[in-house]
Amino acid sequence: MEYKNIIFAVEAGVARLTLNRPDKLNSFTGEMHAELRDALDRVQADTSVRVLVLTGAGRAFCAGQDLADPDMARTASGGMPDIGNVVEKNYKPLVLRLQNLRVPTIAAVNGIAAGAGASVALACDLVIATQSASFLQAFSKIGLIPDTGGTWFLPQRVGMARAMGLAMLADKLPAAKAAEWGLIWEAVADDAFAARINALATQLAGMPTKALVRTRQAMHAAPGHTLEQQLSFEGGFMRELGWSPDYAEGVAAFMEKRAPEFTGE
Ligand code: T3D
Repeated sequence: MEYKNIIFAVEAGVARLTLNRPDKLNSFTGEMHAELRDALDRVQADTSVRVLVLTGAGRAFCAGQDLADPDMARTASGGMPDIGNVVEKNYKPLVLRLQNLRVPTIAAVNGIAAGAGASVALACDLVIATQSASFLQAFSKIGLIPDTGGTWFLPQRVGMARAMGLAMLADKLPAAKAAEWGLIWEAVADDAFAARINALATQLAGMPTKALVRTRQAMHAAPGHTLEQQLSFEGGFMRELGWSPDYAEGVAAFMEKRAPEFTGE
């Protein structure tokens, strides 16, 4: 598939996916969603990939849904938009692809992340933003709710009081405060951002991939489990990982007092 709205490249185990409609602050269109599905399926199929970096071109990360997109999914009965279709067709598959990806994910938030753009960042495992970036739950300004997993990710990351304030008042949350509140992992000086993202991607690409992904799955499963269920759930993953080559390598490297060489297996 030829990409017109994203840039996708794989190098040294790092897949970089750049939302590339800078004039429209990288807002999502139906066409962009189709390209994202294709690129994420390539990441899933390419065993050389050990980490995904998702970022935006230009001054924004992503301004959410392109409100002017004439995508067929948005038109429906009686001339009224059927936004539920857009969620089912585009946003739900995007979040599920990110959550089910077989490699860890980094949202490199280079500028404002608004609406579904903010939710997609939060669907990644680590969110790193420039100091000048901000997060905006833009939905209430246009009569919608935080979708794309927003109502799931926000309270889990910052608690109900802050999630409710962010969602209802739709004030911009600067990156530094987002880090202070635990919405994101780190806010980085703008001029140090590219180097920080590269270092982090290289670090994750050299780690035991399966353990990182099972960590994501266990963390997200926990709210739906009792403690007893979660202990068993963890036990299942521990059993599986205990049979993995990367576990054998990690223990061998520790015993031999050397750096491990993980393969992601
Ligand atoms: O189908 C559905 O609707 C369902 C899906 C819903 C999920 C959602 O994401 S709902 C939320 C949608 N997003 C928004 O409501 C955010 C709208 N954008 C803004 O509020 C502002 O653009 C920002 C706060 C993000 C940035 O403000 P600023 O002043 O830095 O930039 P700007 O001048 O507003 O935008 C620059 C250009 O990008 C401008 O185009 P122009 O006039 O230069 O040709 C603007 O129209 C365009 N743009 C920004 N966001 C969007 C957009 N165009 C279409 N859709 C956008 N979301």
